[in-house]
Amino acid sequence: MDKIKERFEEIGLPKATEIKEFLKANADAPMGTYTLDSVSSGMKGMIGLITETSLLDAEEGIRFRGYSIPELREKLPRLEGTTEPLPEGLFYLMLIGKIPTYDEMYEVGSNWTKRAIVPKHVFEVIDALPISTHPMTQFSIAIMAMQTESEFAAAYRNGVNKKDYWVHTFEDSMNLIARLPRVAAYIYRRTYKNNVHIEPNPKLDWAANFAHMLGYGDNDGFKELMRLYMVIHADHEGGNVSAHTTHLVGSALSDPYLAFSAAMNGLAGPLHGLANQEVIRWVLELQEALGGGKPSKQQIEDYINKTINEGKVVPGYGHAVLRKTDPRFTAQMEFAKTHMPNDELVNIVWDVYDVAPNILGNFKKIKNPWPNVDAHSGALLLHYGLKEYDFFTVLFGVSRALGVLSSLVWDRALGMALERPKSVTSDWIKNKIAAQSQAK
Ligand code: CMX
Repeated sequence: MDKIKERFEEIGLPKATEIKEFLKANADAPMGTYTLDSVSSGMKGMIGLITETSLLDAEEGIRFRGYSIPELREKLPRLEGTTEPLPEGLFYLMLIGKIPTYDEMYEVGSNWTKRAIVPKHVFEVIDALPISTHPMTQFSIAIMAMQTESEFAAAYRNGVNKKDYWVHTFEDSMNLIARLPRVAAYIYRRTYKNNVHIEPNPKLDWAANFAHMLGYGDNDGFKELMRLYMVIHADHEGGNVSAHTTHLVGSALSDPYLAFSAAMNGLAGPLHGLANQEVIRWVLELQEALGGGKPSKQQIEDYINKTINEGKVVPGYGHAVLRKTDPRFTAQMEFAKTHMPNDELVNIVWDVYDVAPNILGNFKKIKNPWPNVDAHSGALLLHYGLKEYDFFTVLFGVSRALGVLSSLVWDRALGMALERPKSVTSDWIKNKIAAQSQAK
């Protein structure tokens, strides 16, 4: 058995038993009240999920197993001579619940390297799509094509015992994570680089190898960016669309390929992960409208107002939970200050940050006028020459696999129930409210 699986068996399974017993013993504990607004506003703020890997605080931002992003950047192991921690270490932390040693982190990486071979038919399926197919659609279809490999689906068909569901979910999740960079890079090179592909380099860490396959093998700055990018986009507790979709689809015992592909279709929405491409599109359109160059803060203000007056959202701003600047935005800003402080596009992103919160804050309905993760990421990628912004959400998707698939292993270890909330009609609600006021 591989070491990380052994660690999960040693540490994760007893913890899962403890959690299950705790949940059972406290089944009657009230978890807050909710109103009709909670129901009609997309269940915002309603506690409806248990997700072990991370927890989001509206003011402070995300914590992965209790660690904030600045703490992770300090405590997770990194390679000698580099500055950013490796996503391999974050995955270990999310799955096992402990910060790994260097060797434990390294073990995750070599485990993924062994699993990284993508079946040939997956490339053929991608190649069968029109070249104009959005990269997120290609990505989702490629993940579905890989479902032929699902060990969970095969085990279920062979009558696996419930208590072993986690084993096969673990196998599928590890295989998927190991293969996603190759699939994503293939989509990138096929779509934008004349179908000229770059073979993986098994000596590199997961994020650096991804950078290498995209065409950035000689660029240490881009490799550092990929390590940071893959860490900060990995997880954002369980209720966001991609994490919740993975959990929901997985709750039907659909295998990890089916669940993760569905999640990617959610990530591809402009209110979720696609916002990272929309931010760059929005800035480039602003520049184009002004005939190029760096817009003044007044021009940015006018453009924000124009965007809102046209009934559109300002991409990269606002959040369903956060009520302050996203620490994932701040981490990217720090990275930019070190690596590219004079980049024009990065400076425009910072100018938008100077003016947007004031303007958005004046609209009473907008609950959070501050930037989210997507407000900054595109400018960093463009700095290194990755300008094909339709591809940006695929990068987000590769990273998101780390969080949602480690959570799916936990779902299986915890024996999580089929998700099936109650829905009602508006007539049912009217009758209930009428009956309540009559009773008063
Ligand atoms: N620009 C303009 N209007 C905005 C806005 C923004 N950035 N953020 C919120 N609003 C509007 C909403 O569209 C909504 O308007 P209506 O009542 O007319 O529908 C109103 O303000 C209330 O929204 P909210 O309660 O503040 O925010 P929600 O929880 O409904 O939505 C989010 C959150 C992120 C979808 C929203 O802020 C938004 O659309 N932002 C821009 C898109 C974006 O950056 N998405 C990425 C989020 C991070 C991620 O998942 O990757």
